[in-house]
Amino acid sequence: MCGIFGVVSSNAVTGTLLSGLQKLEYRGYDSAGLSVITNNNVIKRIRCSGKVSDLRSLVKKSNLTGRCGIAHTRWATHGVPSTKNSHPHSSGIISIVHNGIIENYDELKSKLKKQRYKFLSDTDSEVIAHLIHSFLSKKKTYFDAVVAALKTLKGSYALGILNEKNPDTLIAASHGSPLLLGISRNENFISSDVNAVLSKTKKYISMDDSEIAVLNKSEVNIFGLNGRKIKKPVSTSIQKGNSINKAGYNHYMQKEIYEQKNIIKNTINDKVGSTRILPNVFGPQSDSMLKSIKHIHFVACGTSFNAALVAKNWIEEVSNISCVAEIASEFRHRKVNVLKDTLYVAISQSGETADTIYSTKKAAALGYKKILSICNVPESSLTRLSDYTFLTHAGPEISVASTKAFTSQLISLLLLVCILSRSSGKKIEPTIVKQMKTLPKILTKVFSLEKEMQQIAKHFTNKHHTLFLGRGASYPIALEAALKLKEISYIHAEGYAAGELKHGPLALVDKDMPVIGLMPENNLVDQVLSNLAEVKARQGLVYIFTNKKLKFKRGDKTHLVSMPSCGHFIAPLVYVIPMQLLAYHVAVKKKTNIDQPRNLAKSVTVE
Ligand code: F1P
Repeated sequence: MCGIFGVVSSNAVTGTLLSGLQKLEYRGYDSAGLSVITNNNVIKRIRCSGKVSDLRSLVKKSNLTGRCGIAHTRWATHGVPSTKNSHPHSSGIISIVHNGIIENYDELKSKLKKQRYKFLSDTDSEVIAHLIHSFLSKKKTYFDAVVAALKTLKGSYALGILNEKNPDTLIAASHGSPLLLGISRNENFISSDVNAVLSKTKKYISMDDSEIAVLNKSEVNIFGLNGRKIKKPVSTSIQKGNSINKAGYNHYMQKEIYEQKNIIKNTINDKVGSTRILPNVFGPQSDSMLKSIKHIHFVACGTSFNAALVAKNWIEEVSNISCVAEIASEFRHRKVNVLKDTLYVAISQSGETADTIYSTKKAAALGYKKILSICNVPESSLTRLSDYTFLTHAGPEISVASTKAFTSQLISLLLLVCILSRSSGKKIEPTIVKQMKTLPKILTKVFSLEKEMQQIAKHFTNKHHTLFLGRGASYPIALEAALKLKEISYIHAEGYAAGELKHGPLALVDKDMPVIGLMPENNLVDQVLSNLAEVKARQGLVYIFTNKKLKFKRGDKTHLVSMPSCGHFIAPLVYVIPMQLLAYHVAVKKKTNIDQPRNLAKSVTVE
């Protein structure tokens, strides 16, 4: 899940490469590098472990200049983050950048070693450079050598390739990893996503599997691996490509937490009438399509999966539709039985998560009634695979730990819930709509809890473990709370269905274990309270978040956070916000890299 950027131009490209790469840093940030064909027609390469800013400093000192180049920001799969493992990788006159995983690299490496190729890195990617070089030395043309190499590879790749002997040409290839071509006048680009080219051009072509593109400054040609030219449509991006900043906040995560109120408000204003959701908000004729649905299969990863779990609770409560939520990395590899009239719903912030994309491709061949995606990024791979797309309009999410994407998914799913409730005859839609409309006011009250979260955060900085408990739709919120805390503060945290506590995790509880109970006032409050009593009986430290009026005796060792009253259906949106704030303030106190936590990346484009 690395970022690839490349450009061939009539102007000097080094600055363009660095600014394009900077926009792709969310895809990986443990090392960075670039190769440029200089005006003397030699490839010069600069690489480092660290961020694009580190690479920028090195490039500044080098006076590197040229009109064709490739660049890469890495999230390590094979080999630790280090200069030698950073891309581009070279083999004589060839230099390449790669995103994806080469599954047969070991076998290829042994063969290439026998041909006396020397491997200088621990990556799977280096074989690609040597492979192209070896086909070139067998007197193949440059294009044919690349095609022969691609045919030898097993796995996934998005590639940018330079050849000193063809100094005005950039070759790109894609299979199972996203790559697009930015089309402009007197310069053309390759990029892992459209955002990185928007300051230069809005015109782009998405590459599909087993395609190879040959770019020079004035022309872009695409071919299949059989060498046949492919005509592809040029799209015009609707995205603005504004420069994104922290708007005075200390971190993107903090800014994105605070953006949630307006995003939710805008979705409600745009899509909700006085008592009903507006017609066909999920796309043309979507209301009648949704009317015929009997089952739903949600597929997603990470935070988006937690949103699916909340939706499953909601949908089964208000309709007769049966619902399954499944992790995409499981779905993609198992035999799936699809019942008649099942809607497949993929949820993804980025629309580029490899497991979700692969699952959706698989779903297209499985006989689902339709494919609906709930996605934050227009023109992403996921939206291209879907019959219906609902864009969450949360704006670019920069922080790796997802916050506004989650609540914007939840509010979108609540719209879906309302529409699906219609066929049950329960007439619950006006109640849900009424509750939705109270959200902006309630969220203002929730944000006023930030000081209290800052105080509570102090209790967590020296803790090694935390448990979050919830029941019903609060169980996925407990999972999401635990995910936030572990992602950015590196404290081991687990979310549990409160009833599962005594089936194992209670063994972990002692005086050093904080246990957080999420208890919006509903029919499950008493059960969660009993579970928390079991924790207290074992000296655990209990924190209760509830809007129910509870009283505790002095010295009861229970920290009560009074939540604003809220309707049952909107509770997950309300209760997740103090969890985000808590995780954020624990991380601030622990001085971690909040927006780019260690070992993670924003977009997980490898399996
Ligand atoms: C799924 C996800 C995110 C998480 C991180 C890694 O991404 O697990 O929820 O915050 O960014 O990827 P997506 O499919 O929702 O883009």
